[in-house]
Amino acid sequence: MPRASTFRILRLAALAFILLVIIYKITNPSSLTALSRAAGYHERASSKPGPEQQAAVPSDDKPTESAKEEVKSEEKPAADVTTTTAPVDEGKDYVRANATFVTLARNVDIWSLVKSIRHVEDRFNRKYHYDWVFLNDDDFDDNFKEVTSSLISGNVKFGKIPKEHWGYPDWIDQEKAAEVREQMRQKQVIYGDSVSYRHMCRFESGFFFQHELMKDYKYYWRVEPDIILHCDIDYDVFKFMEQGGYDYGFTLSLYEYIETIPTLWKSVKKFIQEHPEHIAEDNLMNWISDDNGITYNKCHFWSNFEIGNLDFWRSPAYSDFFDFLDYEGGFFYERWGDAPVHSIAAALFLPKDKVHFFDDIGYWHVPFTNCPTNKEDRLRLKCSCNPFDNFIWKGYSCTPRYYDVMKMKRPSEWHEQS
Ligand SMILES: Nc1nc2c(ncn2[C@@H]2O[C@H](COP(=O)(O)OP(=O)(O)OP(=O)(O)O)[C@@H](O)[C@H]2O)c(=O)[nH]1
Ligand SMILES: [Mg+2]
Repeated sequence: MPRASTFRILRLAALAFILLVIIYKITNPSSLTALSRAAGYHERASSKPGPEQQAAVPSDDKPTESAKEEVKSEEKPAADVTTTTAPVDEGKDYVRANATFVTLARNVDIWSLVKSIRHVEDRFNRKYHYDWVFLNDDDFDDNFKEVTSSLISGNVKFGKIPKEHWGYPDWIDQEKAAEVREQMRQKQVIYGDSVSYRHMCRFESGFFFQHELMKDYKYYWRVEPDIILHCDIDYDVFKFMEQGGYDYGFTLSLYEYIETIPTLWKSVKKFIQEHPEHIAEDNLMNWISDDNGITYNKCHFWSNFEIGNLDFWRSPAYSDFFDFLDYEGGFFYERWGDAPVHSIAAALFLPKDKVHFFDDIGYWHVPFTNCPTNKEDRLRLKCSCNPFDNFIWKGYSCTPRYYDVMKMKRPSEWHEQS
């Protein structure tokens, strides 16, 4: 008897449990969706055939109708634009600047890039939700789109670079270009033998601001893979650019490797003679030249970080300049970088008060660091950098010279970091 009653109690308990599960599932449909999504995702990931498996599938082995349906609904490619309506933390009436982040990248850069995105979001963009444009000379894959979209708090857009912006112009002698690459390889010039690096430098010099996805924006912040933001940014840098009337902002500056630009300054001087109308009064010539323009001192802003006004790159002065340099051929016959090209343009075509040094943006791109010089700022901005790594006051930095030319007062602790 006691055995039979125990059995009945157990059966009742089991029935009650099943009933509870059914009620829970009916009242929580999302749990079902989430479960099935997770299951579907897992299935997709594990059912993707590797090269050997692919070869083993006969070519006429077509999927069944229901299998096709499933693929369609589950494997929707990530959209080219991911939109969000998330509010700005500054308040619902806050008006953002017309601005975007922009990153040139390959699919393989994804895991280096996520770190940069996390830094930018955590230190700045989680408060403002600015858009982010990704550009590539190839198609972005779904993984790249999904992962970046999941991390960014603003709208995300993915664009392919048109062929004419990533390739040889027809006036370039490709045999001559190949010979130069071989010579640079022998001399071990960094990226000296790379074709893609040259297309990248030419694209960043002359075309990123012309891309369809960039056309409606006025300000941009360039972000590269594997960068670090060391400090909080507690104000809207794009609004700062707008309200201060700045066209170009930088964090690090240094001397260029002359092997990559042996004749660049000769071309710049030719351009200045042909287009004196583009040279701004009260410019930064004294920052890039020690002898009033006779020679280039190789100082440049490090362009892996830039916050700038896209209209400057779209101006007649810069268009004429880029076209002139492009025709000279140095992007391929030497290895002209976008950093000296942008910097020389900003230094010559802008009045110097339109350039801004972001001393408060703690930044690292291998191998240099901008760490706010004064302790008070580092504490206020919750910086994680070691002040002794601060490159700004070191011998190879051009920023002390910038302070001098701008007649700016150096922060009190600069000499401890020189
Ligand atoms: N789509 C695409 N992006 C590229 C290519 N080469 C470089 N990039 C991107 O262009 C930017 C500059 O390239 P980097 O390789 O970082 O050049 P770098 O900063 O001079 O060199 P590192 O010290 O290696 O960072 C980065 O955002 C890269 O992701 C390419 O062939 N295709
Ligand atoms: Mg880089």
